[in-house]
Amino acid sequence: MAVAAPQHSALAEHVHHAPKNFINRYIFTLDHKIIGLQYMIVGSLFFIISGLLAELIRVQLMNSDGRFLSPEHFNELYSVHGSSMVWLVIIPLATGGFGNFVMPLMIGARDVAFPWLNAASFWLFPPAGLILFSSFLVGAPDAGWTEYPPVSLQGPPGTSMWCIAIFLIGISSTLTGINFLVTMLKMRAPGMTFTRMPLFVWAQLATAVLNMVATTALAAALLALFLERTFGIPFYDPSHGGSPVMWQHMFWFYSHPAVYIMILPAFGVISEVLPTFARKPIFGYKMIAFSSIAIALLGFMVWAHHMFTSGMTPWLVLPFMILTFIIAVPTGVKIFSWVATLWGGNIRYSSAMLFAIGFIATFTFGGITGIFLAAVPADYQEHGTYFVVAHIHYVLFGGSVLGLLAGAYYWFPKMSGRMLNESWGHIHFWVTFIAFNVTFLPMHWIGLLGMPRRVPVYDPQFTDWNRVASIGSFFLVIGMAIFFINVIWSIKHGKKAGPNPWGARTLEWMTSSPPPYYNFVKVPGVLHAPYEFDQPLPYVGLEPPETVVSGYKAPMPAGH
Ligand code: HEM
Ligand SMILES: [Cu+2]
Repeated sequence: MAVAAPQHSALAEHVHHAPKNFINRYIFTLDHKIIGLQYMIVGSLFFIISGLLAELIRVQLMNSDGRFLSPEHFNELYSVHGSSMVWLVIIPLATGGFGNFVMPLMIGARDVAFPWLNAASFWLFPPAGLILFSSFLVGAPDAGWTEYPPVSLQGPPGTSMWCIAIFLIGISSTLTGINFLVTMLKMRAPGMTFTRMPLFVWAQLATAVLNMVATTALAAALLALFLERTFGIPFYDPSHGGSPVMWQHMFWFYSHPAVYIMILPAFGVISEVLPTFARKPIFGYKMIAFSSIAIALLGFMVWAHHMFTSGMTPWLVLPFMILTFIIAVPTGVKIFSWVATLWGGNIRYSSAMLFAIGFIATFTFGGITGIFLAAVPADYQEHGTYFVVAHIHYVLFGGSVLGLLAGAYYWFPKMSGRMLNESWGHIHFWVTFIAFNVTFLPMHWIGLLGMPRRVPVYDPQFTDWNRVASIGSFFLVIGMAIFFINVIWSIKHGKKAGPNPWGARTLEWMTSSPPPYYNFVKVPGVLHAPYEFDQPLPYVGLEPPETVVSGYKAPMPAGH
């Protein structure tokens, strides 16, 4: 293969000194790594709150006659739980958290293109959470995370706070999308052509496009809902000439792409973890990379599969059904490539690898129930039942959350300079994996048998399986508690990691752990894609990582 001589660009060589005082270094920082960690800390706090809301839901559903919470409170709980898991946890963690920390390192950049904008995106995030959670004080939103009008028009005052909170998150992720896109297009290390980019970067690229394009539709829909609730301008209320179905179109024109905003970064994590722990080149690099782009484009053409029962024109359901089936193809391509990567590999069952393999199993299951839901006649039965709840949790928890956990085990050494405890990591995996299936598998059949979603009371025939699900969910809390204790303990007491504890080959491992403020002493040149484990490392001009001073406040090396 012809190798382009890597050229050093002036942009990549521009180096800043780390700020001196604590506030500028750790609070109002412009360093993409610290901003990434800030997202992770705040996102984890919101994860704990949203998880506890879910546990309250499960306590209520232990009994069919619902005595624990009032129906009003129950509605508020599942609405805020769903909204916060999507917008305050998975999206910010997948892009703002992991994207920020890892992507610039992976492409050999010293930071993102617009560091100041990056900080601004982050600082929209904590207020959004505070606004959403404090809506409980005035009556939280109660029409589900989808907030369909006309119900949401009549909802409690907190519904308007929901509009504001989600709008802020929308601005934040749009700005992050633009920032990341420019970074990936303009700031790659010399020689890093598109087809030499790590697959996590490809995933962030597709996600950035989605964030940038799709979120505007949500913003418009939210603004209209807010205006109608506050000033009575009739966008959605049919009794004043508005159209509630218009909300559904705008909402899903964003929210279907948003499911890929939530899953593509996890796909990217899996594509890094598998080759590293199977010691094999990733199978079908180009297929995995391009299928992310195919998913991002096709993701804009399937939104109405959420609206088959909304009374839309009957001939229209057919193209949406067929396009939804088609979008499963690039997803299947990835699953095939991952399994083929494992095939014959020299597999090391680290915690990260266990979560990655668990991801493939549960995510595939969730993808298959998605195909059921995309089949119109079946969806007429399943829509609005627990079957949908089962599907979204297989893809969002079994997919996005397990994927991000794989990433957490994989990159924790890079972020902290120390290893997570692997024995507790294994326990965390098995508790989570089993408890996850105990919680969500039964929802498939209670849904098919006709239990509606979003109800505080239900037919007593479903009691047993609901109790099984609730008990499973309590164990999920135990699993996550193990994880967070492990993280806090390991930051101080974990084994020292060194630059590259897993023997991985992407660029973030070619500098110290944690990397210095400026990431790389010299920006390396890139000769190949990173996954050929039997070849020498594909970089030129690297400072040996052991010699790079580690730590976020490391001073500049001599000569700069
Ligand atoms: C093979 C891929 C997939 C297909 C064919 C598919 C199909 C569907 C369909 C047809 C529905 C509508 C069900 C209904 O309301 O009656 C649905 C719901 C949903 N899907 Fe998927 N899906 C797929 C993958 C995913 C992924 C990857 C995610 C997220 C990571 C996801 C998240 C959701 C969510 C959150 C809902 C529920 C929306 C609500 O609350 O009403 N899906 N899916
Ligand atoms: Cu969808």
